[in-house]
Amino acid sequence: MKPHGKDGYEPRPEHHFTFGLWTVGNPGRDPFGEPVRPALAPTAIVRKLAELGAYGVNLHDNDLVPAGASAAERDKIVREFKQALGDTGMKVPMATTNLFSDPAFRDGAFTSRDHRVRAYALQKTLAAIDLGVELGATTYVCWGGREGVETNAAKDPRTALAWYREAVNYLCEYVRSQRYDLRFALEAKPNEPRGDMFLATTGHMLAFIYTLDHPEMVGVNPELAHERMAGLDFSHGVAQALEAGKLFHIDLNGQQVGRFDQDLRFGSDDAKGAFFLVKLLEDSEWPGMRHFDSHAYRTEDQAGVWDFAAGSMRTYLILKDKVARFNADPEIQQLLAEADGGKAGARVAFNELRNTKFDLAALRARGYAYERLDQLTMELLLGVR
Ligand code: GLT
Ligand code: MN
Ligand code: MN
Repeated sequence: MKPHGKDGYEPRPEHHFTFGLWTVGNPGRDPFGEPVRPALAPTAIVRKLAELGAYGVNLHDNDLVPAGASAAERDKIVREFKQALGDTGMKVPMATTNLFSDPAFRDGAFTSRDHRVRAYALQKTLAAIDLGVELGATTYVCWGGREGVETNAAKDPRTALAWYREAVNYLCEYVRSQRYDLRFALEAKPNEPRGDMFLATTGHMLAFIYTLDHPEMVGVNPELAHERMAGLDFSHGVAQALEAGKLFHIDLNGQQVGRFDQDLRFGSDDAKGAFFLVKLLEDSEWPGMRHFDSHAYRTEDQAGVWDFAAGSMRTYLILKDKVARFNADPEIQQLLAEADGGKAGARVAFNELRNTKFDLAALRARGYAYERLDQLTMELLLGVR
């Protein structure tokens, strides 16, 4: 990608763009091939992302502190990491636990059939919460990477949900007992790495939250790719979360329907879907982090990874500009107003509604001009409007 001139799409910290250490640090391993890029030091990631205009980085416990590190090693790593944060002004707004890599979690973490694994998963999460809070995180993501089954012979899903609930309740209780300023964001995924995962979509998660002891502490972290894997319209799930005041975090990326978990660069595969998502976030003035949970193509070297990171933020800002144009476009706004059929009145009384005469012939015959509306939207997106 050629160096970006000053064209108004330069990311700055106030845009609240964040990346996971595991995203730009992804070495390009896949189920069929070895890593193609060397591991990057977390401090190097922080410095480079700061240079590119990001607000912060997010992490799993083991993205920063390798599993099995001694207490002294942990402290040294954390000290150096904090130094890099201090030097650059970068923040850690979100933290999470790796509850999927360790073979111990092969049957799940909070929903493993083995109660000892469930207890170990909680122990690991408490330590990871402490680490996140120490680094300044106020959002804690729970992605149940191994919470699922290949065969329903393994467990009654109702029992698994009860274990899941018990775990989240326990974590909420811990945060309260420590008086941490921390909220949980549950992240759904329909499948991969498990055959089927529990609480498969953002909608499932939302319903689950209201069964918890402290629903006010728990929201969702919808991921674009995860809803797309299920063939769903991502912006609808996000809208439901926004309306419920439950959009605590968001994972932006790209994904083609019906494929493996691709985690593509935001906006790279479905610019129109990305546009309507940005429209939703910007129109609602959602104040949260624009987190990119994606990684560069396996074809890339290190330079390609930074092109990927810069491109993710740049695409968001371009789409944000397109949203402003859409909202200010007189022809588009006129079409929308006409589709309303004039101004709606206040809510009518039952009797008034009972006695209202509708011109059904007209209502049956009318068109909505959505072809024209969509064409104008496309022309705007394609840059000729
Ligand atoms: C993993 C997963 C993501 C989750 C991350 C947080 S880890 O990369 O694919 O969707 O958000 O646990
Ligand atoms: Mn994610
Ligand atoms: Mn993903």
